[in-house]
Amino acid sequence: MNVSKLIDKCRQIDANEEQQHLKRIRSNGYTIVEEALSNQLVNQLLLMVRQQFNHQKKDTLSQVPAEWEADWILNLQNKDKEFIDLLDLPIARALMIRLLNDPHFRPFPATDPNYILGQFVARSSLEELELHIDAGMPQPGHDTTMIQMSFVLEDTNSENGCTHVVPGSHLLGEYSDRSYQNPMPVPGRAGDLLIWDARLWHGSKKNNTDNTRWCIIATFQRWWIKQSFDMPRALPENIYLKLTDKQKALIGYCTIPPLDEKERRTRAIKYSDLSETAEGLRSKS
Ligand SMILES: O=C(O)CCC(=O)C(=O)O
Repeated sequence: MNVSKLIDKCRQIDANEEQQHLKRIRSNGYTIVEEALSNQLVNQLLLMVRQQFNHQKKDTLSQVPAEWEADWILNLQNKDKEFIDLLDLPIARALMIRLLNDPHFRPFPATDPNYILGQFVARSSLEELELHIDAGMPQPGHDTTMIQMSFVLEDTNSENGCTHVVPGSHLLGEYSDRSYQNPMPVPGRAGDLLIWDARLWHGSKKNNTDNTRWCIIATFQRWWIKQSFDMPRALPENIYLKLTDKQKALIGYCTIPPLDEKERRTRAIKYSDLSETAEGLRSKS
């Protein structure tokens, strides 16, 4: 069964639970949505990640630098459209709209997502990943610009180096103190969704087992922030042709800076003005 069908069978959260997660993210900087993914979906994603990772081993250009000290697959959106479908998970979409939508973004209704995907990877820890922030710049305040979501595919715990956080640090307005001694472990079960504000000091400890601990990490961000890779230009045509308008907007096709004022006067593009093909967009640049 494909990912979209499996998503339909995952549990939904009610307004009360949604509020609790929003409150936790805003005050502690993170939350865990337990059992957000069904076992069937987790198994399917794990299979896709493992297949992709084995395939990548033959492609030296796709591999990450040795100093990244973990197993990685970068740019999942280019590997299989089903990875993009995962991001339609209703829990993910509802929370991201509340945390990252710009209420004044005009080209489409405010009820549609207008945040974009900044980075989309699969990761399995090997060595320690030092405490860091991914938001680019520390900044205190109620509103955030970037959220990260880890779809946990294998149980994580102190033994295999689960994610560690410093609760509340997203509000300090400071870069992480890498000598901080007591970050809090956040163990997760396969199927959980761990969500954190990208201003939060976070990292992971060394994996002391011989096993993988794969998770898929999606970074969502406000529509005007530069993505980690040029996602709109890199997406394979066969994937572009299958995307819905909302998925195209998520990849960044509705927020491309114009070449100059003669081409367009705004970065915002309506669904109706989207290019029929990805190649159509690339041939303009
Ligand atoms: O895999 C983890 O537990 C944390 C990953 C992380 O910190 C990151 O990708 O920014």
